[in-house]
Amino acid sequence: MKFAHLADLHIGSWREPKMGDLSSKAFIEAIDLCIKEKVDFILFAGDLFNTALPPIDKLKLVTKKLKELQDNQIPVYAIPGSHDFSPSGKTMIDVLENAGLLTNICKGKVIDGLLQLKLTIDQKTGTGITGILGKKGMLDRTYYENLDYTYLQKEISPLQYKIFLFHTTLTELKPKSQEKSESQPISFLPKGFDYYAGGHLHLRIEEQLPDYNQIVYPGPLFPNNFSELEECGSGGFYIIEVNTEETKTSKFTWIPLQSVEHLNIKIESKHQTPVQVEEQIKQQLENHDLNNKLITLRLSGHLISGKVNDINFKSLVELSQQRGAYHLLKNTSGLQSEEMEEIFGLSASTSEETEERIIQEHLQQVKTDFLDKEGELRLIRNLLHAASTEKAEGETKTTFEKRILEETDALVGIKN
Ligand SMILES: [Mn+2]
Repeated sequence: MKFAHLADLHIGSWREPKMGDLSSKAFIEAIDLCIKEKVDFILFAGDLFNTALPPIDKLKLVTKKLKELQDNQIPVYAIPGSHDFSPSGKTMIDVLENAGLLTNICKGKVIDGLLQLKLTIDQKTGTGITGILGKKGMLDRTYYENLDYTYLQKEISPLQYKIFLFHTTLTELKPKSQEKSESQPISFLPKGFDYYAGGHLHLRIEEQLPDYNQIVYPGPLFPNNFSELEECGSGGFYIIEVNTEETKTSKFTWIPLQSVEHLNIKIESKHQTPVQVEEQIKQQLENHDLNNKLITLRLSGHLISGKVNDINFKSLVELSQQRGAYHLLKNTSGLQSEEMEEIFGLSASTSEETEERIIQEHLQQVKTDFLDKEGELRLIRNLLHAASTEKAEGETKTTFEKRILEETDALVGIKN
């Protein structure tokens, strides 16, 4: 038996069309490879789309590729991830399932307050598949807390091979860099499955544990932001070959999707002027072969005078284009200008860190009976997420306004 495990595809991420193209290209390549390799089925462990309402051209691409899989008799088993849901709980995964293009395997019913998960059986291989979807702000935690573990053990015991899909960060596998992010212990996962197909943690991890056999995160199919691009250069997915005769030994192959070559440039300004920093970047661009490369340029340190925007980025982009680069992305969040520091007292941080710091500073200033600190934090994060929604293609101002209001109401718990 052979199957593919993809996660965190985030189709529709990246504002720059050139970056969006790379992400789409990685998806096309992955599906084509699965067809060529004749896998028995494919797993999507959450975050197929970057937003609940993906752009129409991206939706068109995904449905086209899913149809190709269907024509090749390769079923797709998926769970929605934290990015696939609108704040009021709507997801495109349901649309694709209704069209018969994939199966959402997170199904079950609540009996006496406990969640009994339903197994989906892959017809060709007899593999039993189930899992739990991912939700923003760890709202999926309640599913695990109320999971009927005994029922599930009984259901899976007669099966030869069983897979559990999840979309959450596991505390024990969390890297140091994400120490502060929310997570849950491995012990939340039901025991006895052969393969735990993870998503959400944008890192590649393979872990073998006594009660849990194989826990695997493939990482994103294509890097989803500047830092991921800088660290990994490319994303990828797994193809797993299982020898189902007795031993159940498996072979793991990680397939990198290198859609474009990547060049990392890091420049630290030690009290230089914007002109000096610009000159240094120019030199780097001139010294490297840029042909068809994607360049990530990260600036850090201090500027002795002027502002970050005094660096003429437009001319640097033009230079990289002249030298044949595919695209240049810059990140200046670590570059401080001494003028700005005096005014705002800001220290080097990403916009997410600044946002988080401001939220933490202002928490619990208004005391209510119905919101504790945890609840308030969750509500603020969810509201910020809801407010960052963009008008969808073809949506009128009125329907957009109505949607935002409805979703905000759903979060705050107001009805009409
Ligand atoms: Mn993700």
